[in-house]
Amino acid sequence: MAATELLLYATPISVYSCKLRIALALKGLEWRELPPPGGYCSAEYKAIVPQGTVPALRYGDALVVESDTIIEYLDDLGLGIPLVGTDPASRARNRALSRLIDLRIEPALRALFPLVGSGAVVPAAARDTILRHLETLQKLTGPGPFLSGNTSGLPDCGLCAVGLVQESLNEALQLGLPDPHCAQAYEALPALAPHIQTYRRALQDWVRSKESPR
Ligand SMILES: N[C@@H](CCC(=O)N[C@@H](CS)C(=O)NCC(=O)O)C(=O)O
Repeated sequence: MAATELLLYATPISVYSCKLRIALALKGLEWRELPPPGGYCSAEYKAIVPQGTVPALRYGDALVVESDTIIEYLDDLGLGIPLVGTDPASRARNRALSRLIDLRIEPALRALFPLVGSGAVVPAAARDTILRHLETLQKLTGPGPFLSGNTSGLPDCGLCAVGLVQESLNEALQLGLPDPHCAQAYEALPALAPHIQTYRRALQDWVRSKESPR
């Protein structure tokens, strides 16, 4: 990394923080990571990042929030391997896929978080919603092995992270949802493997903390 370092505010359990780590690793960049001082949403953190959300990235004087915006910003700077796409059509496609994951699939999975450890039955409608969005994603994607095609790109960052959330909810709530396609392709990338393992462990710890609260 050049003289100016990339500083990532992130937490171990945040899915969008995982997405950013995946993006930085795919780009082949190095970064330093800090937890949000005082926790996300704290007054202390909001003095640095007014939105109070993670991830946030500092690069020199610039502070950027929103995972897709951060990835596009790094592409715009020419830092690391580009992820958004090389031509207008692939850029538009990758952005649309990324929004489907962030705005549809991830919230539908997140809605099930309160059920973990509660003993409650997952409503069929909630499971069907997730399944419908996954089917839409499948219809919109080509032969792969990645969402972006032969090489991984913007939407793969989100799907890799969200796929791990799905995997852990599948286990905790016996959802019986199919693994997101591309999951094996992500695991096979040496740059991603340690981040996948670390996030998987963080999710397992979180599930355990809900199942047997102290
Ligand atoms: N759309 C944002 C979502 C970021 C987000 O919601 N992060 C969560 C943690 S996974 C957070 O900071 N939540 C605190 C809040 O929303 O106030 C992105 O893509 O970065």
